[in-house]
Amino acid sequence: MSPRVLGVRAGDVEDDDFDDFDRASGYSRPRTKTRPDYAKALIGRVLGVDRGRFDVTVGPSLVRAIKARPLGRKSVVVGDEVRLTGDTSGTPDALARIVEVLPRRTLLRRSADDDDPTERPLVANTDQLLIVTAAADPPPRIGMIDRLIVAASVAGVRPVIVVTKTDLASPDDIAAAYEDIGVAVLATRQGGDLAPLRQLLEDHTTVLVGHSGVGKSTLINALIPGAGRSIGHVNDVTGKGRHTSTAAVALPLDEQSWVIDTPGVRSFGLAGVTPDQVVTALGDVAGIVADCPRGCPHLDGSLDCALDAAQADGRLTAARLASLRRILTALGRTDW
Ligand SMILES: Nc1nc2c(ncn2[C@@H]2O[C@H](COP(=O)(O)OP(=O)(O)OP(=O)(O)O)[C@@H](O)[C@H]2O)c(=O)[nH]1
Ligand SMILES: [Mg+2]
Ligand SMILES: [Zn+2]
Repeated sequence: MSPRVLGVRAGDVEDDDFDDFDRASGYSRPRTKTRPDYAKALIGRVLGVDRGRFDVTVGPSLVRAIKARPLGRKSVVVGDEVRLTGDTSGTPDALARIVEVLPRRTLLRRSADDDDPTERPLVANTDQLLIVTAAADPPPRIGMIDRLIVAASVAGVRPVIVVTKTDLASPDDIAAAYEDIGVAVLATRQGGDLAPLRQLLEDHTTVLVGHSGVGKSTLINALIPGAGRSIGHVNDVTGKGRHTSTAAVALPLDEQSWVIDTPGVRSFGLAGVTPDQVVTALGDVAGIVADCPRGCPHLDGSLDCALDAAQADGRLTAARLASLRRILTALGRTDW
């Protein structure tokens, strides 16, 4: 499959118009005087990053680029839409410069741990986060799933759980736990029917995140013939993957859909995320906790926490409450 045509002339894109970045490149609009300095710069999307070099799609071509000095320490991540100057010919030796990162619709980020204020942006402009967990080998870790749900919610990205390796163990426990909090759970296995997953990915930009060895790259290879993502083995003794994938890469699933493979994560810090953000992100409980005392942490035993009342009068199931509190508790934990 040939990569989808993404590039448009910068002059075709207005500030509130970034959703249209993938409009056909022939489109043009009358020029005005309020054009930014880089009006002639091309716009492309970052598909990969490798040691300070960025692979950017511009129209039908793939352009190699570096960050221009004025960007300073501003991060450029996979999924970013960027303006390019310099040699954008895409020939083997050509090197373009990224002069601007367009406003991001979403940004998924993590910190090294919960009390490290340094945030690391992971991917930009995705609208779905596939939380990939294996039913076994490596075993599912609820703490990671919870954290990824929170991170997705805070980023404004829809979280979906995919349980891989269901040939090795049942996905039922995970499904039961998370369907209660309104997160969709899909089960897969190598050689199984990929239609439900494909349907979920259609018309979206989806990033796959999870521990090393859970089968993220295996899924992408199955979805995209020719993707050629390397696959690693899970160590029999430690039960851990080998961190086979070392950088995030965006790949086209079809004309309207992208999937982003990422390296396995060992941890996912949520520094800066507040219990209130979690509660707000989880939608319907937001109305309930409006009745809590100021500063209520909404945990087990929190005095007059309105979540307890909501469970008592049937507005919230016990399972749902337990799940929510597990997430809130996870915010203060780094030992999983
Ligand atoms: N039994 C079984 N093994 C699987 C399945 N999916 C993937 N595997 C195996 O799991 C191992 C790890 O798969 P990868 O796709 O490399 O995992 P990953 O999540 O990309 O790992 P990193 O790139 O290290 O983050 C490989 O040996 C796969 O063959 C499955 O459904 N069932
Ligand atoms: Mg991988
Ligand atoms: Zn409360």
